[in-house]
Amino acid sequence: MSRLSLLKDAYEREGYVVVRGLLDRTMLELLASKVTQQLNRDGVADGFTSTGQPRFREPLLPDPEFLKFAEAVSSELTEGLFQDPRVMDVMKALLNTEEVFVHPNKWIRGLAPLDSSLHCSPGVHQDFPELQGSSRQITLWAPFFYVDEGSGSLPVYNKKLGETLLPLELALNPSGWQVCSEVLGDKNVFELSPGDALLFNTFTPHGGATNTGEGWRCSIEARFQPLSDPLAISNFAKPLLTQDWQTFYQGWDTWGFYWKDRHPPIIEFDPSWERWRDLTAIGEAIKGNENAVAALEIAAQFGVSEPIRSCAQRLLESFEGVYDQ
Ligand SMILES: O=C(O)CCC(=O)C(=O)O
Repeated sequence: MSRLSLLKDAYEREGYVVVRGLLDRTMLELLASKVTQQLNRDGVADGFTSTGQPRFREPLLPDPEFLKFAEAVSSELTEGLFQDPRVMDVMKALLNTEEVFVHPNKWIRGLAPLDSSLHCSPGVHQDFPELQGSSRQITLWAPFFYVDEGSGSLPVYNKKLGETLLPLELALNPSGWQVCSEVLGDKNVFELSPGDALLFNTFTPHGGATNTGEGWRCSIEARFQPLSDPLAISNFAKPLLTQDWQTFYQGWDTWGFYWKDRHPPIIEFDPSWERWRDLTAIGEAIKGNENAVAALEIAAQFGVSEPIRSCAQRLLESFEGVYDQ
C-alpha cells in the first residue's frame, strides 16, 4: 500500500491523521520569526523556552491588538505554505479529488500558559457549524515550534463512524459552548515538530488545548475542500484582518486572488445555529444556569436583534463575577 493510501485509510477511520514533515521548513521558519517578532514587540515574550517556544512574559497592560499576528497572516508565505504541491497531493488523496480548494482565510493563533492573564483556549468543538458548506472540509493545524500535550498541542477526539453533529452544552470558555463530554470518544494529543501537520475533518471534535508550559504555543491553520463542494460566503467575503481582499493582497507576487476564476459554488451562511445558541443561553440563564454566562456575553454583543442583546445583557448583570475572561 502506498504512503498516501495509508494516510487516507487512517484519516477515514479516525477522522484525523498526523503527517510528519509535510510543510516547507524554510517558509514555516520565516513565518515563525514574524510571529516571534510580533510577540517581542508586544512585550509578551522574551527569549525561548528549553523546548524552543517563545518564552511568555506577562504584559504590563493588556491590549486588544495582541495576538492578531497581522504581519504574518497577511504575508504571501501563508498562501505559499498551503499551496505547496506536497500539501496538495495529500489533500487530493484524502478528499479523493484532483480539484482541491484552499480557503483564502488562514488563522495564526498564540496560546498563552494556563496560569497567565492571556490564556484563552476554545473548548472542544466541531468546525462545521461555524464554517458550514462542505461536509468534507479538512482543517490543517500545524505548530510553529515543537509542542506536546503539556505545552498546548491540539487534542482531537474520536467519534463514531458516520456521526456528524454532536450535542453541545454550555461552558465557561470563549465560545460559551462545548461538545457534551459524554459523547466524546478517545482523546488524542500528539508531539509535533515544526513541519508536522495535524489534519482533521470538519466534524472531528477538537480543542480544549491546555498549555501548562512557560512558552507560547503558536500555530497556523488552513482549510481545504473539494472545488465542487459548496463554500459558505462567510469564509470568502472578507479577509480576517483587513477590510477587503484588494488591501490584503497588496504586494503579493504569485498568489493574490488565486480564487478569482476558480472557486467553489458559494452558498449563504445559515444563522439558525447562532440564534439557537443565543436563545438557549438566555433560556438556561433564566433557569439560573451559571454556565450560560460566557454564551450570554456573546449573545449580548452579537445577538441578531436588539431584544436578544438587551435581554442577554440584563441576565449577565445578574450573574456578575461568575466568568471574568
Ligand atoms: O489552536 C487551537 O487551540 C484551536 C484551533 C481550532 O479550534 C481549529 O483549528 O479549529
